[in-house]
Amino acid sequence: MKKHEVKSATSKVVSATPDVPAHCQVDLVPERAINIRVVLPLNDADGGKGGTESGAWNGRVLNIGGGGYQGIISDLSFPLQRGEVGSNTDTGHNQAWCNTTNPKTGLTNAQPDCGLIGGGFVLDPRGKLLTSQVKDFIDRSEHAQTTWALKLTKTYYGEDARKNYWVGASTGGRQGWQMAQKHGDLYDGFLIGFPAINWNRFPVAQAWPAIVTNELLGAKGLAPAKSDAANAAAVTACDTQDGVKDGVIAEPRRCTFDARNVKGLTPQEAKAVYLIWDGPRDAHGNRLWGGITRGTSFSTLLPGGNDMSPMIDTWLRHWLKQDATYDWRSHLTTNNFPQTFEAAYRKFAGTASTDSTDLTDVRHNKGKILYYVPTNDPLIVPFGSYNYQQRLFDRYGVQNTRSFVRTFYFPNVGHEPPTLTGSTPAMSQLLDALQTWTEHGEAPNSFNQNDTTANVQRTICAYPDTPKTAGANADCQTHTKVPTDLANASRTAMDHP
Ligand SMILES: [Ca+2]
Repeated sequence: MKKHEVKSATSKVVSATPDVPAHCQVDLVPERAINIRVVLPLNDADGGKGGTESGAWNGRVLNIGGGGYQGIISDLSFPLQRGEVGSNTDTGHNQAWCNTTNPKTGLTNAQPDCGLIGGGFVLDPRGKLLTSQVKDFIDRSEHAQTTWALKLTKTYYGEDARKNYWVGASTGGRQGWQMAQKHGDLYDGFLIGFPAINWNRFPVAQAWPAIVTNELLGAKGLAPAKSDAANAAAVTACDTQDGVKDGVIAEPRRCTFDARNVKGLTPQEAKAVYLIWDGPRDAHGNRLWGGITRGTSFSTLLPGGNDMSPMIDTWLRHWLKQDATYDWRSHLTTNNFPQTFEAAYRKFAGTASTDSTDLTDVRHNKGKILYYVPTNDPLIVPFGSYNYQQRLFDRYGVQNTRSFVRTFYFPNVGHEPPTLTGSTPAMSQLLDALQTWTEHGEAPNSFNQNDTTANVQRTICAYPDTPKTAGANADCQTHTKVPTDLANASRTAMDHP
């Protein structure tokens, strides 16, 4: 294949709607089954005007991340509303590709459980792991998305992008860290939220609540009313640890409330809640991963009180065990969990883990990373971010890390993208802050959090700084070290430098 040859490409001008300005849309498949969309504000020749650069364009590219197992093209209104080029990829597969018969085998390309919440695209019908699909999902599709966005930008406007950004949360956040770790020279800035990084440890760790409950409480499980009561009791017990009585635990790592103190729980139920909050440990009692934070509903990782999240079940079956019919209930126990966890760790270490702290290329390129993490995420527990943040500090030191990575932990927020009405600053506000930092050197020190659930305002300082007073617009107290208890609560026995 010649260097710029692609499998297919189409382009068209899309008319304006009340929400989205007119733009040029390019859809292409550069290789294999990687679908990419690039949208470009109209150039001079197509009648665009009003941008600071060429036509309606402001000179920036926003590469937008996906969600779950993706397999679709995400909405790209957001960059267009800002006058920015946008791009997205389906990460190398979609339902149609999974269902297509492969002429070489006479079988479908992959398992039918393939889509936003189905990880079957990495497994062929004979149980063979499709390593090319793993590579496309983890790294190659996002790299291709970005390089094509930059190439098409230059072609369409006749000039290079002034700045190139990655924006994503959840899987999109994982993609952002992957790009920072492996292709940091391509980008000027990253806006990364609650990422699905640690892809060889976090998905298997999220099976823990269901395994514990199945073993201790059987098919009946743990009634949601009981886990809700336990979480409410924990919030009551730990609320004022952070100095503000607002029904919110601002630092969940400091809450060690014991489930045995919850009224109405049987001893077995209390033990199950204890283990779910604590997270999995190895046979020697060393931490393997963190649990669901106290005050966070179990309903995502323990649906109905006795099941496993389908997004985690599909990972166990298709990614780890390579057996579409694998039944976790009849195999996984708290005793054999450490072996399963270590097998997952080894299987995808390096190739799919997205947990390297080597950000040399980002630093060389003077790139900036704005990182936001909700501490009540019920799907991607915040432990993975605590752990990665701590490992960055261990590698670069607190002050050096903060010169290019700033992290903001938002309490009382779950697995939700920032919106205008939610309890984190709006996406546009976060991105404006990143662009100000990247383009003018003014680093964000804090954000005001309008917690619409608890009906309170907080100042969220760049970690590990803390607000000097309660409420919005507080000054931040600078800290050059992470408190020892928080650092220790963020590490595992299996961390590597
Ligand atoms: Ca509080």
